Amino acid sequence: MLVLLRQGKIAKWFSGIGQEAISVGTALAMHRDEYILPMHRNLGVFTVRNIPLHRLFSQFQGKPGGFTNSRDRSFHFGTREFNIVGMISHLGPQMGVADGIALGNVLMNNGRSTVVFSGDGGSSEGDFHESINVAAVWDLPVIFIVENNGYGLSTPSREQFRCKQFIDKAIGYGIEGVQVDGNNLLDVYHAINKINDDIRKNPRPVLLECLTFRMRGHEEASGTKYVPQELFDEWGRKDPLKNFESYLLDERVLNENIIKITRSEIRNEIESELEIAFAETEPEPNTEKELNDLFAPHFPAPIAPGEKATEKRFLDAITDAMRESMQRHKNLVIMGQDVAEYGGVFKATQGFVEEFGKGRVRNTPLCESAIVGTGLGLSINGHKSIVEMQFADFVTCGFNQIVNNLAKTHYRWGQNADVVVRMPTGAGVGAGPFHSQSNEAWFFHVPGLKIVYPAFPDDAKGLLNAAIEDPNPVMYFEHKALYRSVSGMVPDDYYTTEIGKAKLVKSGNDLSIITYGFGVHWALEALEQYPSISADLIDLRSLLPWDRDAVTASVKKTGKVIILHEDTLTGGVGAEIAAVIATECFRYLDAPVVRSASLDSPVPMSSKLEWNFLPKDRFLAQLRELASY
Ligand SMILES: Cc1ncc(C[n+]2csc(CCOP(=O)(O)OP(=O)(O)O)c2C)c(N)n1
Repeated sequence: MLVLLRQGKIAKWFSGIGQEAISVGTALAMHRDEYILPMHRNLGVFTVRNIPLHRLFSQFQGKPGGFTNSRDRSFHFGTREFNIVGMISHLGPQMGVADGIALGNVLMNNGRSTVVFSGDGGSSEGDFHESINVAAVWDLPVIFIVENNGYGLSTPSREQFRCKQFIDKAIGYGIEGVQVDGNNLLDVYHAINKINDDIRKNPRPVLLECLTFRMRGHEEASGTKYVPQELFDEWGRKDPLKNFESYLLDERVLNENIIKITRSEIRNEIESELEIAFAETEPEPNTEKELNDLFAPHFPAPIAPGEKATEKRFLDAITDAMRESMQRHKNLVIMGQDVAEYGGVFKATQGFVEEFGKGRVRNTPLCESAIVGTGLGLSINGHKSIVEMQFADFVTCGFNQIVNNLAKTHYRWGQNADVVVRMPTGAGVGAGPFHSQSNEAWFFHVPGLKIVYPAFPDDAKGLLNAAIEDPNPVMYFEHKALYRSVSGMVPDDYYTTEIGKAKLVKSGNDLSIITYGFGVHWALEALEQYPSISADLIDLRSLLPWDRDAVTASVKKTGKVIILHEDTLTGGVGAEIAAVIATECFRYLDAPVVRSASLDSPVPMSSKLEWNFLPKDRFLAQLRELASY
């Protein structure tokens, strides 16, 4: 790899020289059908799993024969075929994914172990803490390997953490910690074997600290000036390959001739596999494919509602959907804070533990990042999941996993993320800046996510069912203020409502009101107050994708449009809709496009301030002004 780098044949390389025994010993000890989640230095994991070298070379060169359709680099890929899930650049999120794979194994009771790697630097991330803690509390059979090689990028251990050794951290999590000489292949191999023999039968996590040293720079371009020479000398004497070779020579397993033959065989294999990768052509861009590959293909015929319906509150419709989906999809798991016996803070999952058991209805520790990662891991291991954010505001703590892992994984290496994130959202309940935010716009900008946002109980049920059916990540926004204040007829039996389709709530000719969520109810109230205004009222219901056809058709008909949303104005969903209207309906417009949204400030608590923040009253004036324009 170093030669290829010098020749400019690969762009970047994170060398594992000095640390080979850890990757190789670990991969050899794992069963072939058990998942390994490696990091950037773990080439040995990939070679031990016998991935054809030409595919690795193609991957490193960004050629289509790699694992990511030329979309991602180096070890940033996974492959279910080889039971490997590669990292995203952010390092720590790997560990939550490992939890999810392990949870899948526990639920299937298949006696499999999972192993995930972290560097000593990566251990400072919150994901490290969250994921080990979850695995501890849930008794997940995961080996968390810390490759303690003395440095982060250039930062030495003393500036990274204060504890003497990593196995001390295991004590804090109430789990076993094992320390091995990471430069001794057999020590690593036997340690993993021993742990696995046990945790496959008695599931629980173990932290395995492998003491080692990085003999090259962080990546080849970054050099090693900051590392004292004595350390290289000391660890050079402990080189895992040289020492293992001498050991095998002493034991007469090898002799010079076998070494020569083996080296020449490997060299030949590398040369011929390289030829295959070199012969491959560069990728040809195909815009349609680029956009299509964001999502796993899913073109369901909506399941129509039955005749029988019952009057239900918004919240009860959500509960209905989850209950029926849990009955329908035996591989569906619900995770969230206090969702089990307590039934969730809004009681959406009341009685679920009794009906579906603790295995599938899981209280989580306070750790949004690890749990969203767990959702992805479950998906990799054949499960569906609903992750409940206790309040949509707390999604910030799981943001990275959503926007970088859930959203990008299918595009990167074809793995779908079958996860619904439930988002109890919105203001109007006097809950202040951290329990009232509308944050759909943060996700609206992220390719690879779907967003739904119902306003009525029947849509709440149909869209949640559709979101759960969908094998792709869906952010499901549910407005807290609507939970108990809005009721409607909800079909009793299971049905789905198509994602991406708006609903014409009222039809009229003077102007179009485009809105969603709480806004739909404000608009209905306004139209009741001003019966002389004849308006199309469009409830978007889905924000990603949003129904451009319905919106543009309405605007072309009425010639005037006001976009209303509870979220703050600047950079909100309304800005995008306004831009599309300006482009596609310019010739039909009889008035400027109007946006009505909350003030660009945090959500204040006091009722008077809150209603001043929200656009409801301003909307009335804007509506009248537009009508008379
Ligand atoms: C969240 C995040 N912050 C910073 C970086 C940049 N970065 C990449 S690797 C690295 C050091 C990692 O050190 P360690 O975990 O000890 O692994 P090692 O490289 O030593 O194997 C840093 C700072 C990153 N990739 N992700």
